[in-house]
Amino acid sequence: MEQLKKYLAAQGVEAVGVASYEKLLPLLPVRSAARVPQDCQSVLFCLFPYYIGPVAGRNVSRYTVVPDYHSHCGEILKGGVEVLEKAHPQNRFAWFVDASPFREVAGAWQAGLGVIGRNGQLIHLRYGSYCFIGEIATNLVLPSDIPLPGGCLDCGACLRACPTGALTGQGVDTARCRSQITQKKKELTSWEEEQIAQGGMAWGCDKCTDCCPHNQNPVLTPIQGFYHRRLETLTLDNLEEAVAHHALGYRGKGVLQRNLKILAALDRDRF
Ligand code: B12
Repeated sequence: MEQLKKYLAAQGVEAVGVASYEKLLPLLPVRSAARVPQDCQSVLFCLFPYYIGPVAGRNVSRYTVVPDYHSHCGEILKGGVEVLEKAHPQNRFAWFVDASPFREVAGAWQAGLGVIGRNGQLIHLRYGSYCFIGEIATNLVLPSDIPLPGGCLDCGACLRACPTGALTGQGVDTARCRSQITQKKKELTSWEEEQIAQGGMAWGCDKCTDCCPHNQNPVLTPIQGFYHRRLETLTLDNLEEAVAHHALGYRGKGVLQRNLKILAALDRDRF
C-alpha cells in the first residue's frame, strides 16, 4: 500500500481510501461489472482533483475543459494496478473510472474521502467537489477506512442555484438536470431546448457545483496532465478534436452539433 500511495502521490493523487466490497453493494447494472475480480474484498477509491483555475468564456462544463478524465485517470490507475500486481502477484486487481459498477460518490464517502453534498457530489475537504473519482477493486483484504462524520454544510445553496429544481433535497431528478439534458440523445422538448439556451453550455452544467461554499477558493489540481490541451469554447470547427480528447464525445457528435445550434440561434436572436 505504501508503494502504491507513493506512486499515486507522484501523479498528484493524494486522496486515497479503502471501502470493503460488501458495503458497496448493490453494484450498478453495467457491463463493466464483469471485470470486478471474483471474490472481491476491497475497493481502493482515489480522487483526481480537476480545478485548473478560472476559464473565461467557456461554453462547456469545467470537467470537460480538461483532457478526457476517463483516459487520463485511467492511465494513472492502470499504473497503480501494475504497482499492486508486482507486490501481490497472487491477487487480482481491476480499475474503473466513471463507467464503473460502483456508485462512486457513495463509495468514496464509504472510503472516508469526503462528505456527500446536497448536490449529490462527493466533497473533499481541500479540493471541494472538483474531483473525479476512480477506483481499484481487488480480492486482497485491505483495512477499510471510516466514513467522515456529518455531511455538507446543508446551506441549500445548490438547491437554490439549480435553475430547474432538479435537486430535490433527496437526490437528483435527472430528467430536469441541465447536465443530463445536454447529453440527451432523443428529440428535445421545447422546455429542454430552452434549458440549453438559458444555460449557455454546449455540454454539462456547473451551477450546483460552482455555488457550493466548499468550492470557493478551490485548490489547483496537482495533476499536471489536466493543464494541457484545455477546451475553452466548443465550436463546429474544433468539434472533431474536442470529441477525440475531452469527456464529451460519448453521446456522439450529433448531440453536440444540436446543442451548438441551439446556442447559435440564441446568439442570432440577441443581435
Ligand atoms: C449517471 C451519472 C450522471 C447523470 C445522473 C447523475 C445522478 N446524480 O443521478 C448526470 C448526467 C445527470 C450526471 C451529471 C453530473 N455528474 Co455524473 N455520474 C453519473 C455516474 C456515471 C453514475 C451515477 C449513478 O447513476 N449512480 C446511481 C445512484 C443511485 O447512486 P449515487 O449517484 O451514488 O447517489 C446515491 C448516493 O449519493 C446516496 N446518498 C445521497 N446522499 C447521501 C449521504 C450519505 C451519507 C450516504 C451514505 C449516501 C448518500 O443516495 C443517492 C441515491 O441512492 C457517476 C459515476 C459512477 N459510477 O458513480 C458519475 C459521477 C457521479 N458524475 C460526476 C460528475 C462530475 C457530474 C457533474 C458534476 C458533471 C457536470 N458538471 O455536468 C454533474 C452533476 C450533476 C449532479 N448534481 O448530480 C462525478 C462526481 C464526482 C464527485 N466529486 O462527486 C462522477 C462520480 C463521475 C466520476 N468518476 O468522477 N452524472
